[in-house]
Amino acid sequence: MKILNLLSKFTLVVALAFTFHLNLKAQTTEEGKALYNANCTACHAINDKVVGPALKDVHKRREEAWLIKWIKNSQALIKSGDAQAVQLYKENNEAMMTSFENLSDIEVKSIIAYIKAESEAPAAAATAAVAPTSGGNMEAANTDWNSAINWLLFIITIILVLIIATVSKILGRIGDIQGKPIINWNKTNSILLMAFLVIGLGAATWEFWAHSKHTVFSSGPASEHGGEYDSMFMVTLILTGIVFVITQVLLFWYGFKYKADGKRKALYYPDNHKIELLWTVIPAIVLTVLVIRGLMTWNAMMYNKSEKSRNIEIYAYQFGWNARYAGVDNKLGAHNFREQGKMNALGVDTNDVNAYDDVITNELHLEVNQPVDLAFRAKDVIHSALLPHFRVQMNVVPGLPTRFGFTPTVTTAEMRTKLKKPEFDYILLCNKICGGAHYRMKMKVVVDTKEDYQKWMKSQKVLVNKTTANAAAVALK
Ligand code: HEC
Ligand SMILES: [Cu+2]
Repeated sequence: MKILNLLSKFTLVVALAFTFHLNLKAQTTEEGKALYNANCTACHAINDKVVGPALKDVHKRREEAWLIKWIKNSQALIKSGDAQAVQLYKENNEAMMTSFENLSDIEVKSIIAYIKAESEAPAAAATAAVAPTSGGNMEAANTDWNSAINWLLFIITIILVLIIATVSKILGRIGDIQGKPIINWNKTNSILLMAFLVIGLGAATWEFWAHSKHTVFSSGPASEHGGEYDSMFMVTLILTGIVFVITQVLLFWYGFKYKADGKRKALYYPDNHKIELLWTVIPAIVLTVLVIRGLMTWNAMMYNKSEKSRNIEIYAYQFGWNARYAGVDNKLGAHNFREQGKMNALGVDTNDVNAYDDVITNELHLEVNQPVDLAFRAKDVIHSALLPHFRVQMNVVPGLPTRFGFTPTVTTAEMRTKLKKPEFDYILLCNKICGGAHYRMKMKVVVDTKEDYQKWMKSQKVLVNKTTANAAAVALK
C-alpha cells in the first residue's frame, strides 16, 4: 500500500516535470520565431524562394553544426572551401547572405527549431509552434542526449530521497521493537534548526556582502527623484532587516532551547495585553509613517507634468521598443491601430498634423536636467518599462495609456567616469515576462548634454517629410 502510494506520487512529479520540459521546447520555438522574424524574413520564407532558398526541411538537408556555422558566417564557410557551401553559393548566383555572428549558438538552434516546427506543421496551422518530438534526426541527437542526462539526474535525486525516507522509517520500526528509539528525533531536529539558522543567516550576510555592489543601487540614482526613492528603499530595508534578524534568531533558538526532553512541561500562558498592545501599535505606527511618506513621494513623482516637460512616447511590442519624439510643437500625433503596417509600424495617425514633425527612433536620447514626460503604449501584450538607473518603472498596457515624468541628472559620459566603465550605457528593459524573447527586449538609453542632444536630434528624420534638414528645423524645441 505505502509503496503504491509513493509510486503514484512519484509518477505525478515526473509527469509534471515532463509537461514543464515540453513547455520549454515550445518556448524555444517561440524565441526562434521572434529571431527568425527579426533577422531572416527579409530574404527567406519557409515555403518559397525569396532572396535566399526556401528553408523548409533545411534541417534534413544539412547537419546542425553546419547550419550554425553557415548562419553565423556563410562567407567564412564558403572561403574555407566547404563543398556544400560553395555549391549553394554558386546555385544562388553568389548572392551574399548577411552574417549573424552576434547570435549565440543557442539562439541559432532556436531558429532551427522554429524552421523545423514550421516545416512539419501543416501550412494553415503555421502559428502553433510546438515542436513535435518525433523524428530521430542527427541534429536533434545532441540536445536529446543533454536532456536525457538531466532526466537521469532528476530521477536519481528522487530515488535518493525515497531511500533516505525508507531507511529512517525502518530505523523507526526497529526502535519501536526494541522499546527505545534509535534516533533521538527531538535532539536531531533541534540541532538541525540551529544549523539552519546559522547557515541561513551566514548565507544571507554573504549574499549582501558579495553581490550588493552589483545592484543598480551602488551606482547611485541618475534622476531627480531617485535620491528620495533610494532613501525610502534603504529605510524600509533596514527596518525590516532588523525585525527579520530578531524574529528568525528567536524562532530557531526557542526551537532549540525548548525541545521536548521528557523533563520539562510546557507553561500555559494564554495572553498578555501589554505585549499584544505593544506589538500591534508599534508596527502600525511604523507602517503608517512608511506608507504616508511613500504616498507623498509617489504623488510628487507622478503629478509633476509641466509645460517644460519634453513629450516622448515609449512604444512596446514583442520584442522591442521605439521612442517617438513630439517635435517642435511638443505634441505627439494621435495614433490609430488601423494604420499599423509595414510602413507605419507604430500606427501613427497620418491625418493628424501634430504627427508630421514626430521623430521615431530605436534609442532613447534624453537631455540632462531637462524634464521628460514618457507616455507608454503597447502594441500586443502587457509589457513594463523599467529604467533602473533612473528609478522608473511603469506598466505598458495595450489600450490603457500610462505615463511617467522624470528628470535625468547624470549624463552617460559622467556615469562612465564615475563607474570607471567606459562601455557603460543606460538601459530601458521590459520587466514583464511577455513571451519567449522577453529577455532580449531592451533599448539603449543615452543621457546627453544639451549640445550633444541637439546634434543627435539633427541627425534624425521627421515622420512625414522624411528629410534630416527638415528634422533639424522642426524637431528642436
Ligand atoms: C540578405 C539576405 C539574407 C538574410 C537576411 C538571410 N539569408 Fe539565409 N541565405 C541567403 C542567401 C542568398 C542564401 C543562399 C546562399 C548564398 O547565396 O549565400 C541563403 C542560404 C541560407 C541557408 C541555406 C539554405 C539551404 O538550402 O541549405 C540557410 C539555412 C539560411 N540561409 C538561414 C538563414 C537564417 C536562419 C537567417 C536569419 C538569421 C538568414 N538566413 C538570413 C540570404 C539571406
Ligand atoms: Cu515585454
